[in-house]
Amino acid sequence: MTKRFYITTPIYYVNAEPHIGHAYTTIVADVMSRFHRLMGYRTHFLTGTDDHGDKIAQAAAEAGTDPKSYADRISNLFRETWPKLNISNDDFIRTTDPRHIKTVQYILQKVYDQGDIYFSNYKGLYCVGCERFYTERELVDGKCPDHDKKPVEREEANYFFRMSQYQDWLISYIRENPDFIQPERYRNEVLSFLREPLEDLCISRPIQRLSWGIPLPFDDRYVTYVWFDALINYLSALGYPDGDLFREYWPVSRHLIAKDILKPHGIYWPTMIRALGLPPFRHLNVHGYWKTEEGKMSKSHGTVVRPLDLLPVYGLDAFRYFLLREMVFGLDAGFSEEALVQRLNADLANDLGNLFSRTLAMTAKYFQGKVPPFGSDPDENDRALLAQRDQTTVDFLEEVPRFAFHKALISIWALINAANKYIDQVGPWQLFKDPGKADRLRTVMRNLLEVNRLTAVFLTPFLPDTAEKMLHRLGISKAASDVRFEEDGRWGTLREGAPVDKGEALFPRVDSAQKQGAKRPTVPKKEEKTPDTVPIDTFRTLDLRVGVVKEAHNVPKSQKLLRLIVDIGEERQVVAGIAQWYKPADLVGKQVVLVANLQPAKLMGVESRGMVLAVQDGTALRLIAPAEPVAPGSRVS
Ligand code: ME8
Repeated sequence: MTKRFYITTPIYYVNAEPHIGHAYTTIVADVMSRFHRLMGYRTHFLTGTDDHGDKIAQAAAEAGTDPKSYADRISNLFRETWPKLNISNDDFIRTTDPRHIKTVQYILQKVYDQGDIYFSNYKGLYCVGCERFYTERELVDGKCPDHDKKPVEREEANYFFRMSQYQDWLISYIRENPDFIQPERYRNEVLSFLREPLEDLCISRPIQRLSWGIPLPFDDRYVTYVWFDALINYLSALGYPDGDLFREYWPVSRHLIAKDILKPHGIYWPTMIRALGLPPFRHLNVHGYWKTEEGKMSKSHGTVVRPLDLLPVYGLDAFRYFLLREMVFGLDAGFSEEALVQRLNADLANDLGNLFSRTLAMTAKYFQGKVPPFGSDPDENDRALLAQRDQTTVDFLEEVPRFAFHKALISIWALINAANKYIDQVGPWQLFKDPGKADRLRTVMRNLLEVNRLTAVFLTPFLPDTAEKMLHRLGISKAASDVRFEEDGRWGTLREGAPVDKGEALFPRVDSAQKQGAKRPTVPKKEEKTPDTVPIDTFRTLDLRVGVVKEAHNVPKSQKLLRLIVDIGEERQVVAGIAQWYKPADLVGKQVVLVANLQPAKLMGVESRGMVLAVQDGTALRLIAPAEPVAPGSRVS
């Protein structure tokens, strides 16, 4: 039996351009699809746009156009964005597609005929932003929690779906199927909504008030209300009620959303599916929110981060890596370009980029750029490296299916760092000098080449471009999407004698000098041996500034440390190990040189954001300062 995988993203409203929140969900769905393809699954990956509703009609009116032209334009923006982010979706559905309209009308008629849709008067509190009625209980200080606005009173005759009669079934289903809604906090949230009696769901709008929707097949004075229309896309894209895709993929369906639309997906949708007599979707995976430094992204405050603005500066894979490494799936995360630069320079350019270029440069030098055979039997260093390879393989296979991408990446980086350490410990350049060690050198270099190849295989779901580039340069001409773990995840599959290509650096560094340091600590870095030379760009990643010491204090319980407040155009607290050589009072007013973009660290519980430079003179230590006083904040270059 072929293994199958079906994943969907929300269909995004066409009232706003794609931003990093949309990009994140879609990239996560892409990683999961690519991972399952790598594992030999037949996969189907669906995304699309939600074209109907009040909000879109309003946005179109504000833009001076009709809803359809407006929806076409923004929907196309989404459609055109995804290939630029390397999204491998199999289908793109719009709620204005005839195939969708057909399925929605079929379902409405079926549910109506069986008596689960009825007509009634309804009076309630309505939020225009959410396009739904709210109960008093759901409001926070009388306001919609999402839009911070008071809902308006509205009364109208409408059609309702008998959602309430499925409440007990839904509670037991969620209780009996712990992996139905994940992570657990969102499962609990849905169960807690369900502790209160569920009301029936209003599913229509009178056509005079909203004509931009799908007409009810049994009453053309009404159109469907947003959720009854939108949620059905997950079935209409499979060709429900007929179709091979439906039969093949519905039993393994998985929806991916953020926490904002938990209730429609965790409550409305399973009850709708139940009314249709279908088995529920298999899993709902819910992630948190990306926030910018200003808080929630908002168009009106100009705090929306658009992925296409970032790509030319940082490159696609740095962007994908950052999103996947930084967010713990299920929790909120902060987005800042400083943190992105930090990850790019440290993890990609430094750790991964160095390993790859060192390995290829040594292969070029010692083996004329050809993959050597394995030589002597493994020794202790080899075994440590292979143990990390095994651990990373286990982590990769366990963590990705759980959406714990950050953990999978941390483990891949543990392998990269183990290989960098292996180079430093084994010193292939010394083996090269000794003809008696040629056999050992073959093993060492082959191990390194295999680690690089396996790293590329692990990276195929996350960073498909980089993975493919790495494979090509290791002499394997395979597209990332053709890599299969069963075959390519095995050790030792490089072809002996295959030519490797030294090429350029995988990730050019981005100068963070203007960004005033990173805000977030990252994974602990491997110990670096000082290389013989560094490119000028490496030096430029350091943001060295002249500052004036404003305050200096002893750090309690420490003989060595002083806490300094240094003016570098802004005030910085740094902790320096100079107490043996300087008294606090001697330092105030002195000029010093500060590494301003060093990762923040805590020393004896005191935060240090930077490092002052000093020179060792015998047993004494002397601070470094410019020969003539300069303005605080001046850059050292
Ligand atoms: O709700 N952080 O569409 P929508 C993370 N049309 N993800 C975010 C985000 C953020 N700050 N902002 C948005 C709709 N998202 C309906 C869905 S589905 C049948 C109908 C992502 O355009 C996240 O996936 O408001 C969230 O669930 C979705 O965009 C909401 O998209």
